[in-house]
Amino acid sequence: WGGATRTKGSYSNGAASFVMPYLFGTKMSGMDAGNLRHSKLIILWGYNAFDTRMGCEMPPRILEARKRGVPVVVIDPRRTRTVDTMSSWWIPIKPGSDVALMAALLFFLIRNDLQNHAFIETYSTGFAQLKAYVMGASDGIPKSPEWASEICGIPEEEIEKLADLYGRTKAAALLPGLALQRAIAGEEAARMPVALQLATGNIGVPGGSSGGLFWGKIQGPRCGSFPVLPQDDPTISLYEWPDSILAGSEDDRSRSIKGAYITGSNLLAQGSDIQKNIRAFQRLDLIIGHDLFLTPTMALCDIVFPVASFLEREDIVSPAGNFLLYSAKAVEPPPGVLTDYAIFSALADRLGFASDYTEGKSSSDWIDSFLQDSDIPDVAAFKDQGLFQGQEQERNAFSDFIIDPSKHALQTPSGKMEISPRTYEDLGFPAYPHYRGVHPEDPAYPLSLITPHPLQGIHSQYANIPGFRMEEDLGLWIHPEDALIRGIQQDSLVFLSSPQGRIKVPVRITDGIIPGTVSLNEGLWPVLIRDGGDTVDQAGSVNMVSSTDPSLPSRSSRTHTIFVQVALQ
Ligand SMILES: Nc1nc2c(c(=O)[nH]1)N[C@H]1C(S)=C(S)[C@@H](COP(=O)(O)OP(=O)(O)OC[C@H]3O[C@@H](n4cnc5c(=O)[nH]c(N)nc54)[C@H](O)[C@@H]3O)O[C@H]1N2
Ligand SMILES: Nc1nc2c(c(=O)[nH]1)N[C@H]1C(S)=C(S)[C@@H](COP(=O)(O)OP(=O)(O)OC[C@H]3O[C@@H](n4cnc5c(=O)[nH]c(N)nc54)[C@H](O)[C@@H]3O)O[C@H]1N2
Ligand SMILES: [Mo]
Repeated sequence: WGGATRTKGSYSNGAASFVMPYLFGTKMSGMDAGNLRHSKLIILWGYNAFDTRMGCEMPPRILEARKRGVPVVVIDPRRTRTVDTMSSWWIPIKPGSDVALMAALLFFLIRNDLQNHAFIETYSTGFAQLKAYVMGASDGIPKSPEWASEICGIPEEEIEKLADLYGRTKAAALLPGLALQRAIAGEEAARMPVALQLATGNIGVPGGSSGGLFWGKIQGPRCGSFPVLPQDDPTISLYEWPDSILAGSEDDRSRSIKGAYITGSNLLAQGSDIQKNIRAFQRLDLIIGHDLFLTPTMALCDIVFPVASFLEREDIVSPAGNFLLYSAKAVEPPPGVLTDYAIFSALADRLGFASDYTEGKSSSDWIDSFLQDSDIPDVAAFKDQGLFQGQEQERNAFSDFIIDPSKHALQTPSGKMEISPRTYEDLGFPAYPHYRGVHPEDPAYPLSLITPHPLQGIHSQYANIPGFRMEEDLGLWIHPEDALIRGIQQDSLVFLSSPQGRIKVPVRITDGIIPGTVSLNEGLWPVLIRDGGDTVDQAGSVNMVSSTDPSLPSRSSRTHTIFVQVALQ
């Protein structure tokens, strides 16, 4: 309907999705969870598998491997439930230092001739540049375990022990979570695991992994979907949406964004820098939203449509792994509540293009047409059982390429994995993955803050249900040493502050987090109060203190690179 400004990128995996095509010619770098049946070592690198579901089949497969005696290493600043229930070895690490540890592992592998020369030679280009960086030939700094030890806060022997285990155990599945890349220099944290898996010959082999987007990003069973129309609409970077709105000049608003249409997002709470988000919303002439609840975002809309939930409509779900799910309508929506599709269809009707928009189809007509155009042979059985499984359940990305690299060449310029692509250099960064180093710039904010996802909720969903969240979601994790020097006691109410804002929040003093780092789960609805001349959030809504300055070159999220202070006043 005349086009719109659209958002580009994603909060979740913006940096990883940006770099994967440079490495592999595609983002599709995943695996089926069943592939882990062949793993002899599993490294959960900032992947909190127990809490953050990325395919429901991953946790049981990891547990199964653990029961087989497979070592499961967890690299995380926090002692999570994943550490307690699934791991054999927890390596606490300083946030944002992972690439230094990865470089040190590579250094050790090369120094001890544990890298797979033939594999590197056959399947990749550009490894030599990375090797020159890692060994110090290009900048005079060998990225040795000794070098990384200080940066990562991990003893040198521990790094060597991990490198040795990793270099000698085949096959090894290195599974990086997404927090690593929702950080400044997240692009490097997404590239380096791929280089490690290449150097150890673990890509595309049973039980190995690509080191890329391991969850979901591999083709599932085919199923029809809405026609995609060609788009030449202007785009803005999703992570910087409030900046794009505020960038339009106050005096000449002829070219600025004037309205927003928001469906299925609690942007105000989930986007970084809540106070900036509010200012951006206030700049708009019209905001329309659809949601199940009157979220803080919906509360700022001019028009809100209450919308039916997934239980109140029919749908097809395409989860991680080689299967499709049928989600039947369980109950009718309450009176006056419509599905997103019904609301859009009614709008199209009022605006005079109903038949173009709907093609005369109801939502169940669309679903039936998608199922007709799918791999599913027996639609009635699918609807009855709710599940259709693809035949293979142990697939691993790039296995075809590994078996026959000339027949299944990658979609990169060389047809191989490109570890140091020249086109990447054009973006103003070294072609090879490297440690950039991120440190607090302002001594007033010396602590690192990480903002993980909650177990009992999806972001801010269900945050409005009293008693639903666990206590850990509501409190700021802080190490006893950091608490002591600030005179903070268990359950004290503290102020968590950054240049962006302040939060009043109870503390949870625990040695389950490393000194110098604090952690507050994302996803609570903000409750802003005036405190003197200041605005303070008293719900623990962590984006009150995050910033929209993005990670480059992907212009993505940096919600795990936040520098803060914690104080009683
Ligand atoms: N239950 C539940 N499951 C979910 C979601 C949810 O909200 N709730 N959200 C879904 C979505 S949309 C996404 S994008 C994914 C998110 O998945 P992730 O981004 O992987 O999840 P996070 O909880 O942000 O971070 C995972 C772990 O990384 C650790 N971590 C943080 N910073 C660093 C670091 O610098 N280095 C290392 N090594 N570790 C670090 C955190 O302590 C945490 O335990 O989860 C999906 N699954
Ligand atoms: N500090 C910090 N911030 C983060 C993150 C972090 O790790 N740290 N993670 C980021 C990530 S990875 C992501 S993906 C984003 C998530 O950001 P959002 O997607 O904005 O977060 P949700 O809280 O899941 O909001 C979804 C909304 O959709 C509504 N909804 C549910 N079903 C329907 C439906 O059928 N129709 C409509 N119209 N609405 C529906 C829900 O009620 C809810 O209000 O948050 C990002 N924000
Ligand atoms: Mo996400």
